[in-house]
Amino acid sequence: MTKNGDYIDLNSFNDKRGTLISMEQGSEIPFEIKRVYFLTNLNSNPRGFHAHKNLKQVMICISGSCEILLDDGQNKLLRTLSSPSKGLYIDSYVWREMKNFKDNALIVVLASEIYDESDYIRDYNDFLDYGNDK
Ligand code: T46
Repeated sequence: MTKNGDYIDLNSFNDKRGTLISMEQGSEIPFEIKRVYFLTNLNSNPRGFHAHKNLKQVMICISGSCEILLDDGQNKLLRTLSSPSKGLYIDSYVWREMKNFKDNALIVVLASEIYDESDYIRDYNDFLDYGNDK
């Protein structure tokens, strides 16, 4: 079973024309994909600083690189994404901070739910309290 912070190997097909990378729900992606969004024009400003109550995501840095801190309230993991053939699984109830975007990082995110602002926990103390109340 895919766990928070796991890297997911995507299918990579290399030939003389270049590289094609694919992923499918149920094999590489451990949830039904309801939304896809991109993070582009990234700069020195970090992003994230929130958790989600229900949302699960797979993040893929398809060019450049970035770092992501994942914090489940007890353990912190620092993950680097620098390959278009690696996804990063982010479970629900995980605080995330994205930073150190390099070389015109372009990030694609596959999400298990449609956008819902009420699913966000944007205050770190609320995040810790929410975990204690669970
Ligand atoms: C996450 C990290 C990895 C929408 O209207 N629809 C959407 O689907 C999304 C993702 C965002 N928005 C709006 C909400 C804000 O007004 O876009 C604006 C920027 O969103 P936010 O400040 O949440 O961006 P990040 O980069 O901090 O976080 C995003 C995702 O929101 C979040 O779910 O896990 O990327």
